[in-house]
Amino acid sequence: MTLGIGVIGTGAIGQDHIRRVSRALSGGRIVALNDINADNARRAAQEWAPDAVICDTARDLVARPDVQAVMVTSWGGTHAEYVLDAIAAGKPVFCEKPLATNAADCLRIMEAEMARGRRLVQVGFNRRYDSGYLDLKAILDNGTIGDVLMVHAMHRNQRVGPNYKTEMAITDTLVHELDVHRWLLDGEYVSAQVIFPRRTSKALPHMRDPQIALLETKRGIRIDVEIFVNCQYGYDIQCAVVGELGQANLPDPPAVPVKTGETLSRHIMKDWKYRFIDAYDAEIQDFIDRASTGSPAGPDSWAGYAASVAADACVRAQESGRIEPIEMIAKPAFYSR
Ligand code: NAI
Ligand code: ISE
Repeated sequence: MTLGIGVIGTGAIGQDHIRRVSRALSGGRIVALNDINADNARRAAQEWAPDAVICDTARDLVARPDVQAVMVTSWGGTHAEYVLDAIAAGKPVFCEKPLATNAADCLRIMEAEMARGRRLVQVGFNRRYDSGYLDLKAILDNGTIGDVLMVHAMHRNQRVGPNYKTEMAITDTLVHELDVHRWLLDGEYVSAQVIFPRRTSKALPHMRDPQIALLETKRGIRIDVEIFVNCQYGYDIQCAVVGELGQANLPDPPAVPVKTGETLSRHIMKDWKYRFIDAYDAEIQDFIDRASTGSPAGPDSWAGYAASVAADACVRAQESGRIEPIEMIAKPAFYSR
């Protein structure tokens, strides 16, 4: 069976996922597109999915009988509404991160999904499909470095545009880290603090950049994450986990070391699109495979909720300058199955 997929939001990552479904993966076909900027949808169709219908509204797209699964790749603040529409229609939905820009909306999504009685949502926490992170998790799980004490992480983007606000360093960027560290360590957070080092002159005037988030888990593990979204030189994701017996690092993506003119150099990637290309392929293929035969199995609404609760605390911490508590509801049995 080929899964008919409708995509809401045909910007950077929407187009990239449309391309991978149409050209790189198997079992899925893009049948419908929607974007508040209809030109974007038309361009995406022209390039990657010429047979796809352009829908006037996202609701029309979700209601189409040939749309068997939905992908939400619009701006973060619009995700909750569209995910709820897909759940109401009983259709599996892949939602790019964040699941919602606040925990209250994630709760509404979980309640709607539980009321339908089956898992329908997969959140785009692509790092859980990245071979480097999977290898790192295997090392932590098999005890090679002993009990974990600390994590030092770094999330750098080359630059961000005028629509990117200081708060998005948390809701749009740190949210990857908030998910991946609780997954890596298999533990929940209890508090967060955000501090601002000296501001880079390379950021647009409305933005405070860089920032450092300091997280603590229930077991007392301390995680520091530098978020620097105008670092200029490229896309750079680092993670070093320190245990009682040693340290394990996230590997850099392979790049040929080049020696010329008494210099040794290696290319650094420009952005997320190439850095995590294999992980995006794997997560979307997983969504297609599972949605075709039943329910998605990748990162669930609970993961989306947990990351959003922590993100809410970090946003509060940005404003207060204090250590803010992170408190989650008890995990519903539905998400422990
Ligand atoms: P973008 O700005 O390039 O594209 C967003 C598209 O959504 C635009 O075409 C815009 O017109 C459309 N849109 C906005 N509001 C809409 C609405 N109400 N209904 C329909 N369409 C609407 O943004 P980008 O970079 O593609 O990001 C989209 C989402 O994907 C964000 O949530 C972002 O956090 C996530 N993302 C995830 C990445 C990852 O590594 N997993 C990488 C990049 C983005
Ligand atoms: C973007 O939305 C992503 O998800 C990228 O992976 C991240 O590096 C970037 O900071 C976000 O804006």
